Parts: sequence; structure tokens; C-alpha cells
Amino acid sequence: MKEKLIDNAIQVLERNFQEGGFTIPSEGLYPFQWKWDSGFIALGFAHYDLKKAMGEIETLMDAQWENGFIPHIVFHNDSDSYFPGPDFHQSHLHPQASKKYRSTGMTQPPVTGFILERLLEISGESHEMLDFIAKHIDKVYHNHEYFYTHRDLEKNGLVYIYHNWESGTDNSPIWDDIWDTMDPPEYEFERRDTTHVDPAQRPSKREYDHYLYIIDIAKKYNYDDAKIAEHSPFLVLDPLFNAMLIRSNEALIKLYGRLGGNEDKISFLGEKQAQSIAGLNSKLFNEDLGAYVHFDLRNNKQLLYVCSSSFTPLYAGAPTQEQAKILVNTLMDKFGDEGRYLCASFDPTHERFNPRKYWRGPVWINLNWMLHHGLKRYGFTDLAQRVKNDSLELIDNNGFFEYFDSRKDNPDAEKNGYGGDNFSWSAALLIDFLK
Ligand code: 2M8
Repeated sequence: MKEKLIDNAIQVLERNFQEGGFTIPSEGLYPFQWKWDSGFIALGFAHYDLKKAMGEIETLMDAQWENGFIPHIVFHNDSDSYFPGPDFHQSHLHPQASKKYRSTGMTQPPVTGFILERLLEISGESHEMLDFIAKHIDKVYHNHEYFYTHRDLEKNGLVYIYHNWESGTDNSPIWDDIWDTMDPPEYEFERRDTTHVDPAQRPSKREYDHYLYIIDIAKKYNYDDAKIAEHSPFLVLDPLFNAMLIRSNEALIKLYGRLGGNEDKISFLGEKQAQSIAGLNSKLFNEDLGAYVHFDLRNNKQLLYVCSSSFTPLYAGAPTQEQAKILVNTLMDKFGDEGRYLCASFDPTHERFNPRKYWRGPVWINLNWMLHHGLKRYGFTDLAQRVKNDSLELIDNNGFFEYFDSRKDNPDAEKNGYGGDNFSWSAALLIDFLK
């Protein structure tokens, strides 16, 4: 079973690999390069083709802006199978945007630091990979500097996101509270995603109006961070996004140590790291819920929901051992029923849970990968193994889907796989799980 699954996963990655040296998440549905997808995809390649793994990171970093920002989509190529494309996003409005590539003017979770660390491990600490890291690490550092300079409004080490697409968890029920504070215009546009995927598994038209309106506000201010912070109705501290930054800081510190020199950078990262961990634990940990939650900066309140992002600080080593125990209790109470695969993307005991709809309930393999490593880090070995086994079983039974129904006995469909098929990070992370 293992070898067959790996072969099939390799086929998915090879099929999604593009001539320009980057990889799309899924044919038709996502025809460009996405930032955090690209990191996970590189891990899959690294197990059998180091050159492709390096190329994946290189093509992403090539689109970095002068201010250190890395966009969430790089439009290396043209395609009319996706909306909104480059003409809507208009990244050129920002004076420091890449002159070489069109992109979006928003970002995604900063995974690249820890991806570099894992690439080095997978390569068996090869000289080739170490040289590659030496060539690119300053760009990742510059990206972290960008976050701490422009996105840390309260100077407590926590960086904000201004759009739900920056979170990666696009239509999480958590954002419903923010949509309630907005009344965007009714946009006229042609949806493309719903020509590839059953609309029941995708966000609604009205949700898209909100997504587009926030981009229009950002464009009005030429993607200026300070103006966005002043005017965006969506301004959130996300535990997943900040956990990724913390985990990547840790990786950069380790990698700089390995390369030698760079004491100034190590000390900057070390200082920020301590602040970010303290910020996460004081501002985003909710004792009553026993989990990390999101914080709505615009309306100055915690958003009181538990979702798979709530557990990602484990991967970053941010919680104390005591907090880690609390998190595991919450995970088992709400998500851990034996009749379910781990880990639903939103609290299955909550009325807003939807087992089939995108980020409103289904299981995602990248979140499971982080949860697995986070649980292992804190010594919850059996539970970590369960998360891994569940991920493998879902893929083995259904294929390399984008997301999966958490119900083992699913009355709604013959299969548990939803969204895009032949999805790159599901394939890449399966390889990393199995190798
Ligand atoms: C999904 O997001 C895009 C917008 O960025 C979309 O729905 O059009 C999310 O799952 C996101 O996390 C992911 O990076 C992207 C590509 O796989 O698709």
C-alpha cells in the first residue's frame, strides 16, 4: 500500500508541475502558484527530486517585493480558469511591488522558514541544500522583518492579517462575525471555482462580495500597510498565522546558527520570538475555551470559536506543557469522537459546523501535518499517530482530495473527498508522512 500511495502522490505532483519551474495546487481550480502551498509542495518533491523542491521555493522568492513582502499568489502564467486574477488584484499599485511578476497584494501564513529547515533534514544535510539555504535565507528573514515592522500594530509580537485569504482558512465560520459588521456592494462577476467544484462545497456569492470589497479598500490605498490597518474592516490576529511565524523564526535562528555569522539577525529574531510567544499566550489563549482563538482588532475582542488553527501553536512550541494538556483535552472533547477522523477544521459540536463545506468543517491534510508534529513535540505520541493514520486512511480511501469529510460513517456521499482532486499539498504531505 505504502509504495503505491507514494507513486500515486508523485504522479499528482508531476502533473501539477509547470514549465516555469513552479507547481499549481490543482488543475483548473487553482492554476497559479500559491505561497503556503508552495512550501508544502517543496517537502513532497524533496523526497525524490531536490532540484524541483529548490525550484519551488526559488520561483516563489523571485516574486518578493522590495519591502520584504511575499504575495499569496504569483501570476507566473496566464489563465482564465480562476477569479479574481491579476487584473482584479493590481499589485502594481504598491510602489515596491515586484516589477517582474504580477501578484496579489495580500500574503499567506509564513511557512517558508520551517520549510527550509525540513528541506535540509530531508536532504540528509546535503551541501547542495545548505548552499541553497545560504542563498535564500536572507529573503525569508527580510519577510519576517516586514511582518514585525508593518503588521505588528501593538508592538507585542503579534502580526495582523487584513483579509480572510491571508489566513488560508478562507470561509471559516469565525469570519461570519466580521461579515456581520460589513455591508459590501453586490459585485457582478463570473465565479470560476464553482465550475470546477460542487457549489455546496465552496463559499457563497455573498461571501465573495465581502472578499472582493476588502481588496478594493486595500487597492484604494495602493496596498499601503498603515492605511489598510486604519481602514480594513477585517483586521485579525490569527493563531495559525502567528504560530507559523514563530515556528519559522525558530527555524531561521537554527539555520543561521548552522551557517555561522549573522549574530545581529539571530538576536533580532530571538527578541521577536520571545515577544511573539508571550503575545500569543496572553492575547490569544482563552482559558474558558481551553484553546487559542482569533482576535478581532477592529472590534477589539476575541472571537470565541475553536477550530483546527487553535491547535497550531503546538507545532510552534508556544504553549507551556500545562497549556498543551489543556489543548489536547479540548481537542479530544470537541473533535476526538471515535466516529470521526481527526481533525475537523471547525468545532464539530458548534452549530456553524458544516462537514462538507470548505473551511467550515472538513479535514485538511496540511493542518493535520502541523497537528501531528505539534502533538509529537509535546510527547502526545499516540494521538500524533492517530492524526497521521487518519490522514493516510482518508487519502487511501478517497484519493488526493483538497479536503475530507470527518465523519467515518458519512450519510451524505459515497466518498469523503471534496473540493479539488489531485491536490498538490495532500500528495506532497502524504509523501512526507510516509518517508
Ligand atoms: C484556497 O484559497 C484560494 C484563495 O487564496 C481560493 O479559494 O480561491 C485556500 O484553501 C488556501 O489556503 C489555499 O492556499 C488555496 C490554494 O490551494 O486555496
